[in-house]
Amino acid sequence: MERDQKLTKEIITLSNKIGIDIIGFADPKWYIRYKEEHRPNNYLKNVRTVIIIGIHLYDIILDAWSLDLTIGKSFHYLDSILENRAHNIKDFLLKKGFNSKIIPYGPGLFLKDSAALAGLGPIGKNNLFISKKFGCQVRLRAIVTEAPLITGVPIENSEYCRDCNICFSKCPAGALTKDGYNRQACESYCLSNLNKLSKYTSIWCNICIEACPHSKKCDLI
Ligand code: B12
Repeated sequence: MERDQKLTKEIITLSNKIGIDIIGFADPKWYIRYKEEHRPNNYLKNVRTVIIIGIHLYDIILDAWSLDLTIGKSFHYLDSILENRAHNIKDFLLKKGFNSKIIPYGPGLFLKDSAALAGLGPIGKNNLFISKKFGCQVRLRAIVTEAPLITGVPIENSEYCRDCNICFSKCPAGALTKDGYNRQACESYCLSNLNKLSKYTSIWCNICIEACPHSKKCDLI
């Protein structure tokens, strides 16, 4: 089946209308590098496209995690908004005759890798996806669909970082170095330095996002 340019344009138009700030499309064939549980066909048998959506994290309050005692689970404010927008896309595609599935947060697909695979931007030295318009100040979500949409070209290297190493010196956990990202150092620093807003709500460390000069350009948008 050929990829459908008209439908791709319609989805982009819809996404603009409903307040999605970035959208891209990745070919499921690129996910062969991951384990089964992180591949699109693990979620939808006849998957043709991975749709990756992002919303600008324009205010830190959107990055708050809150514990819902009624269900014993925590949720993230911007992720809830993203999930809602993802349902709009899913419904639209269903009316066009294509099944889709909104990917759960975990194990799920790797979101920043998906954004790079969709050609939306690179992954920087800070180990985050860097979008052209909003830098790293975006949260992401993925939808898999049977719709054959026009896919982007994967971006392997960051044109933004070059000789810049600001994130290395700013990371309070020392988790970012020229040798790569130290997940354990990052996670243990984040957990022991949660910014508690209330008994139930906290914000995680965001310094690698805020320190990135490319994100800084977007502060006033
Ligand atoms: C587990 C997790 C964590 C863990 C571990 C992080 C980790 N990277 O291992 C902890 C709790 C520590 C954490 C911390 C943070 N997280 Co986090 N986290 C995730 C989660 C659920 C999975 C990440 C993962 O395992 N990725 C896969 C592995 C393979 O990637 P990796 O090893 O980190 O990076 C490799 C690849 O990216 C690859 N690579 C490099 N270039 C390219 C290019 C291409 C084309 C490809 C395919 C691959 C590739 O090389 C990297 C090094 O090996 C994602 C959501 C999701 N479902 O994806 C959010 C996610 C990555 N986190 C996010 C954020 C914002 C954060 C924090 C800033 C905290 C916060 N305020 O929320 C910090 C930042 C840490 C950092 N600088 O990386 C955002 C990132 C948004 C963005 N702009 O990129 C995500 C996407 C959540 C979201 N909904 O948007 N996180």
